[in-house]
Amino acid sequence: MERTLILLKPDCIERRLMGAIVSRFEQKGMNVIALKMLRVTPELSKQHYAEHVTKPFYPALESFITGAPVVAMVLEGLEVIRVVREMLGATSGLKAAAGTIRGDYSCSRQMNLVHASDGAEASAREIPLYFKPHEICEYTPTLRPWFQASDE
Ligand code: FUP
Repeated sequence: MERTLILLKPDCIERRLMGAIVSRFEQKGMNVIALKMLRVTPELSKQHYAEHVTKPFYPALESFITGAPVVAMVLEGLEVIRVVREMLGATSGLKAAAGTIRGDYSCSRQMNLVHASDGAEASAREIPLYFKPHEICEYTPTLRPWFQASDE
């Protein structure tokens, strides 16, 4: 089992798309094991986007991500990091394939609705930025045998 950090970004909250997007992860069979609404501070933004802080687009990105609340989630599942990234599609909503979340709902590079960790290292770094260990509610879903065979 893997875990990944998801952020429903300010555009997602403002556009009333939280439910639609959480539904896609639930319908896929992923486990939501942590969820909270918060306001990203400039300090948290700099930690989250550490690799982008020196880039020309960073100031606009920080003002976007701090401009309205976000919803942070931890999803758990088999190969969940890769599978969620494929469900999101390319970074720009204009380039993301139809059928992906960004391809279906976004027409922007900055306002692309959802963040997801891009690998195991990122997920291990990002989850503790948003959740303390006791805020993660691991459980075995009753329906699990109907989502995957026992040897998968
Ligand atoms: P992704 O991994 O798809 O979330 O995208 P990146 O890590 O490449 O970029 C992080 C965030 O910066 C993206 F959500 C969009 C934003 N961004 C811009 O706003 N402008 C750019 O030129 C590039 C990225």
